[in-house]
Amino acid sequence: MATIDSTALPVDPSVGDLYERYRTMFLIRRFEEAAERQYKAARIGGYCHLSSGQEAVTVGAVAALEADDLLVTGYRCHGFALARGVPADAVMAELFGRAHGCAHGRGGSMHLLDVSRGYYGGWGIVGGQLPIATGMALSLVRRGAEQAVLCELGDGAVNMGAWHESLNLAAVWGLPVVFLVINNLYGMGTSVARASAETDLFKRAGSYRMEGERVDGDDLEEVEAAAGRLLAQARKERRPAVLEAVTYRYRGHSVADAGLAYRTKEEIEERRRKDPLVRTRELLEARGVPAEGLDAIEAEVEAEVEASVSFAERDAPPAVEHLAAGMYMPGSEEQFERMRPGSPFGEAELVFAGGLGE
Ligand SMILES: Cc1ncc(C[n+]2csc(CCOP(=O)(O)OP(=O)(O)O)c2C)c(N)n1
Ligand SMILES: [Mg+2]
Repeated sequence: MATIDSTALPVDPSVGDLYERYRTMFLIRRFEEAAERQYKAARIGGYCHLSSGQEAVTVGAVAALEADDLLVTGYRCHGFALARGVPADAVMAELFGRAHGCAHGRGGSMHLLDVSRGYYGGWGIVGGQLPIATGMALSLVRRGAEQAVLCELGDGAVNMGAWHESLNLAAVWGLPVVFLVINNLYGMGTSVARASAETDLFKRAGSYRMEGERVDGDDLEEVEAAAGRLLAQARKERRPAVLEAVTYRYRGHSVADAGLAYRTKEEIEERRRKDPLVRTRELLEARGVPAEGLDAIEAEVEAEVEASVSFAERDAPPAVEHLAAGMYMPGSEEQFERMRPGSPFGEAELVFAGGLGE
């Protein structure tokens, strides 16, 4: 596989960070396009939620994290894993359910994970990540660590009980957590306006006497600046916050949804005109980065994505005996024996007594 040495590209060092961010945004877009093709070819099982259109908020927010901060997200998480530095090979292998996937092939698209990079998942239950992130922030306080947790959620999670409970505890206990609400205007097919009485979602923070802020989620630099400021306050002053980033997902809710039943083609086209990738590329060009340099980095990324698909295809599935590894406490075997029909403990008779046969 040919790759291009990006270090040889003529890049002004003052735009180096932006250049790196753009590379990651482009990687996410191309990676997810490849994932969709593989899903449609039935090489990826389960669900597959793409984030095309949301790359600026994903990359901007992750760029604001320190190396030892912790990240927790919902299920639309391919971009978050890639932005946090999980190699494309490991993410694609996870989608394929292979042994060298970042969750050892046991998680799949919604449950990406890389604890070595402070990425604690990838959670499939809407709002399920909120108490987990809040508890992680409490553990940081207990250990006296100057670190913060960034917890991503969608607009569809802000009416869950777990949201209110988590925000309340974060405020009462002064926990170092920033709740990043990605408002992409829809939760599956339900618009924010139909689901939320207060559609300015950042204002919910006020109910908990917490700072709340809204940014243009398609403006990479605006997201990074706001996330950086709120995360620094969380780390140093233990002030939790809500950051709402307004953006748009171009594709359907999942690969199985065409995404047209609840919104018009015109709306999608209108939003695509503000594509964060185009905006960021234009920003780089305006700051003197030559178009050829950007074309070269795009070619390099495309090769990386292609290589990740080959890697996932070649990788083996996890061994069957390892499928439940990490899910249960050591010593749980006895409990499994008890759950099996015909078990040595005789519970099968208890479970089925008075059941089907009578
Ligand atoms: C507790 C729970 N209820 C329902 C679902 C089904 N479900 C999956 S995604 C989703 C919508 C979430 O929308 P949002 O939070 O806006 O995230 P987005 O899909 O826009 O990223 C729903 C209802 C679920 N996974 N968990
Ligand atoms: Mg949404």
